[in-house]
Amino acid sequence: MSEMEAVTKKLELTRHQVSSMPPSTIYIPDFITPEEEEQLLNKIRTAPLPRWAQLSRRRLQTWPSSLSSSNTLLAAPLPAWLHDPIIPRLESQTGIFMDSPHGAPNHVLINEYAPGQGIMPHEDGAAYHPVVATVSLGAAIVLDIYQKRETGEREIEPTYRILQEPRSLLITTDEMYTKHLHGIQEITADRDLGPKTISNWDLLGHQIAFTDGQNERQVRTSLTYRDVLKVSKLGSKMKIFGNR
Ligand SMILES: O=C(O)CCC(=O)C(=O)O
Repeated sequence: MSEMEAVTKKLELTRHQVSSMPPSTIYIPDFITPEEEEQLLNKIRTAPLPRWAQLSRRRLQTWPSSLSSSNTLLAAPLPAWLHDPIIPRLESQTGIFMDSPHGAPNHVLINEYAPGQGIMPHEDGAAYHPVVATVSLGAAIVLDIYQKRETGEREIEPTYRILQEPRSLLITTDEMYTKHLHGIQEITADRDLGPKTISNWDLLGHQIAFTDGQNERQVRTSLTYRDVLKVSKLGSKMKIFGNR
């Protein structure tokens, strides 16, 4: 990509910046089409059962594999259905992985939340380059963002609330990645939704769906794309074992 193209892309992206948040949060509604959403959900549903890890409050698939205890990913390509259309579109529309060590995401977590399920506030940690691209499928959900105090503890109440519509893309980078925690409440409906409480309200693609201020939860699936910093090739792994 030429320097000019990179500057143009950055400018285009500012349209999708969540203005009430630090300039490191981007929200793009309708990033994928309903047909693409259905194809992805179909692939996820038909994945072999052992692919799912049943956690206490959600289900999880990890592609291409889980990281080792030293946060290392064994080099392997993502399956084609997780690559296309999302990765080329991330590249052409956002360029956000342009400066990451591998120039593209190499790891995807698939989280599935039934109504009443969620994920405790947490940080994504040092295993990844500090960029996360989340594509939402199936239904809307509110992601809560908590500021981290100097002491490392999080604020009790979320500082920001982001409403993620199905088919949307949320990108968090920099300060949002390093100085905040994120989580999803274990509730059956997101309430009190509106311009004053939802940070990306003006950027929503289908605001009208939430004008009563509520989102009754349905099964929502997320794909989180990241670039794992440490990648080991099988060959070098065998060498390590061979040297033992
Ligand atoms: O489902 C989501 O949007 C959040 C997932 C998440 O927090 C994570 O994968 O670390």
